[in-house]
Amino acid sequence: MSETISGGHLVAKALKAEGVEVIYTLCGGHIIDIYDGCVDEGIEVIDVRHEQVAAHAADGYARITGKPGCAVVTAGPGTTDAVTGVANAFRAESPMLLIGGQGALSQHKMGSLQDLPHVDMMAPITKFAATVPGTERVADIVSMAFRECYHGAPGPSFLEIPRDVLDAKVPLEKARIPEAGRYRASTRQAGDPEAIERLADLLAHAEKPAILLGSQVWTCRATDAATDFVRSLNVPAYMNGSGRGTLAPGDPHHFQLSRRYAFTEADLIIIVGTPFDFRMGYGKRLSPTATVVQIDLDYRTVGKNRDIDLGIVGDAGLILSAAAQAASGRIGDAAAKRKAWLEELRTVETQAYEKRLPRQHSDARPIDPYRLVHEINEFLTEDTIYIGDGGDIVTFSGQVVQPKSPGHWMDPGPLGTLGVGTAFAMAAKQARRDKEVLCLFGDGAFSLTGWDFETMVRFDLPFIGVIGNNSSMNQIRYGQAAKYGEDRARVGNTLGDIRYGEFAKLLGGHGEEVRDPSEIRPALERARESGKPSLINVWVDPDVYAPGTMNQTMYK
Ligand SMILES: Cc1ncc(C[n+]2csc(CCOP(=O)(O)OP(=O)(O)O)c2C)c(N)n1
Ligand SMILES: [Mg+2]
Repeated sequence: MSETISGGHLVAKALKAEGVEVIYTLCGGHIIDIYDGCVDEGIEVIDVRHEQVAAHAADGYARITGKPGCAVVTAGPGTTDAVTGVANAFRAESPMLLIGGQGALSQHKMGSLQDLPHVDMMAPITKFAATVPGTERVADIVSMAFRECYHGAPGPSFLEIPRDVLDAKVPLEKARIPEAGRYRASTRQAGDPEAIERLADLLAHAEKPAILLGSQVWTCRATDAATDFVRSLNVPAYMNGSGRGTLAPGDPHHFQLSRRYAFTEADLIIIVGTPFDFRMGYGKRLSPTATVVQIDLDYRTVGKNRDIDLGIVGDAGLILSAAAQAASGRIGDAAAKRKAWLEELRTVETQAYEKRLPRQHSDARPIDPYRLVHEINEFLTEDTIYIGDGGDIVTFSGQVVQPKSPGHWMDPGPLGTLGVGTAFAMAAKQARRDKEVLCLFGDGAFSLTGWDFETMVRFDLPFIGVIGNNSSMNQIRYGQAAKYGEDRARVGNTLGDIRYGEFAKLLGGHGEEVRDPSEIRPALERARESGKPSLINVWVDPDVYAPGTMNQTMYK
């Protein structure tokens, strides 16, 4: 008799071939054969408390490791719960595979338990969504889904596996099992050489260039190329999303607070790996006379919402290296001549920094959010991965907190999803046990997915959780106050005064309440020392708002 293998075991083999070391899941009868396969393949199974968290964790795992993440959820509500996580990964260009259960093919459309049209639901928010039609194709289609994750800018794939397909056993020799490293190619594109020549010319002649290093700089692991580029050509660099930390704070080419000034005054603006979306004012805030170059993995992003002078589709690292090399022979003393431009920006930068400093040092009670984010920034080490999950409080942190290393900044991305924090912290610590993980939550954001703090206790995944607690959904409250007046501002945005430090202790972690600014640093240190998942609940002033919140265009 020939050896047989089941669908769940074929899933595990395909995950192993892709290098996936962990799946995030919440159990269901439809998917248990995958767990059994993971036991054989040595893939860790992390079971969470909500499927949204499983999907966000797969997204986070992908961002940290550069490998695709994987979440496995049951049919019906398991899959619908995971939709938000997949959608977030889709907008954030994060490669992950969601596997959902499905009723048996033999009961297709008969009204089986948890039956839904998952593939139709997932199609608009994935790069690939399909049903696995037969057991012998399981590993083959999993590898196909991974291949699709890397087409253009990366993103999520979805597969539903009907229960009878998953549970059935087929002769081993009948199953196609793609071998590690042999079923997909690198999709890195070097960029049109003619366009790179043009970019080199622009760089050789620009007097006031500026570059924005977006999330794809991290996705492409282009830190070294970007660093060489800005140093050799003497170009001031701004960073956003996962691109933050490409240069360390204090680096002479690292700028942050003078971005608007730079983009108004520059004669050459190079946008790398970030779309002209709401975060960029849809491209309208760039000087109308500047030459604008856009580099992106996705051809659909280049030139979208705003005309550009030069677009290059491809890998940020390959393109920046090639452009720097091509420019080096023709730049003459142009790079050195940019000294005054960098000094001009540094002056603007320093002025903006000094203007805010009194708030960052404020001793006020209730605590000024600026003081909290300042203390966090001072506390971060080169090995601390920083995660922001919240509204107004995270908007404060965006101005002040500067990651000290590349790949050490995580935010949801352009979907703006509240509730990513616990999942990202879990995945970051799981993938990089050698790193410290610190997550700043809004109290509203934490309460969406906070039960998964327990998962982190259960799997011994220590992290430092900080809650900026204003007992409100403050970012929304601001908009209501501005639009309808203070007396009508308290509708649908007021939360209880929850002592989240106690919540952490209840679930087996370390917890503290902080009401005095001088207590923030010692509490952070005790959380670090505790070696446990922790929540430092910091009571911040509910009646101050971040400038970023007050400037949000949706309220204007
Ligand atoms: C899943 C989700 N639901 C709702 C929103 C809309 N939203 C944006 S900011 C915000 C308030 C968040 O409150 P909190 O996390 O406490 O931060 P705060 O603004 O109070 O600092 C809300 C509800 C969202 N972005 N994501
Ligand atoms: Mg809040």
